[in-house]
Amino acid sequence: MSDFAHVHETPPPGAAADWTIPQDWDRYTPQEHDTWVRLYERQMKVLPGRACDAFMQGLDALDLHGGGIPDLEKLNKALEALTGWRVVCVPGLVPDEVFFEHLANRRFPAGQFIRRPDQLDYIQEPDIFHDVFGHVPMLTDTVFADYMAAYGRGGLRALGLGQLHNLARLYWYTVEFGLMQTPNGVRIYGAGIVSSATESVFALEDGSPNRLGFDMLRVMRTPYRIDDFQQAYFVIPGFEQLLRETLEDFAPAYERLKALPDLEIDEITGEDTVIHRGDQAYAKAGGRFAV
Ligand code: HBI
Ligand code: FE
Repeated sequence: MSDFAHVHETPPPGAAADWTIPQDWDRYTPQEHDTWVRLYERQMKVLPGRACDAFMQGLDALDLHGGGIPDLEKLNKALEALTGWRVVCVPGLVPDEVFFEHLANRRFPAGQFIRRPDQLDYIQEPDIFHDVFGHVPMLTDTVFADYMAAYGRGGLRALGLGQLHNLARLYWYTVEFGLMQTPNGVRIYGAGIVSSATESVFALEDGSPNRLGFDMLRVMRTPYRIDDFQQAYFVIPGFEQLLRETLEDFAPAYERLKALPDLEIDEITGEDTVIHRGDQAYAKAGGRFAV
């Protein structure tokens, strides 16, 4: 999320050279734990039947239920045993190369703080609820876990090539806002969706956004919204294809992209597989969550 202005340039006081900080789990207040519980309970009303099986199973495998902000030391024991991933705490957004370096080494950087009670519906900077509830269950899936590490390595290469704007769209439209086709219908796996009560419904059921079959080059040409519901969602057939394509070096794709213009955010091309042609009514009415 390099689009945000307030990323520090060097680790703030108290942070290590790799920007990590202690979780200090004992220091969360009862009110902060209560915020987690309220967010958790709200999501559990909307996610069954909407989130993919891997996400729901990940919640179980990590015991991410009940009692408040998770103690990452305990969570990491279970997660490491499953896929070799660990969660580390960071103060907020970290520079791109720091973020990718962690991912490439199977460390997921999570915001240490939790949003204030008046920010239950939306915060711009990722907090521990978005990062741990939203992202970490998917890291229990062996294929998805490999995909995230491959993305981290790809991020480091993209930075060197000056192509991060293209690669960031892949992260956005998969890891954050991805949908998946399953035998039971389209399901959510993106962390930005599963951590939002309103977008969990909007992404799957609203008539407004386009839902299109995933295509790597197409996604890399598609701009996105950082502060509102998406105007397009991309539907993958499964994680294997995503991993396979991301294990490839994207350098040839970046070369092709230099000759291809970006698409409009709500554009549908003749080559798209259209799962739902959105009427964009929400975006046309001005957006900002007034569904
Ligand atoms: N830092 N803490 C944090 N979380 C992110 O998701 C994040 C970041 N820094 C950079 C970053 N994301 C971006 O590089 C991309 O996701 C492309
Ligand atoms: Fe995120």
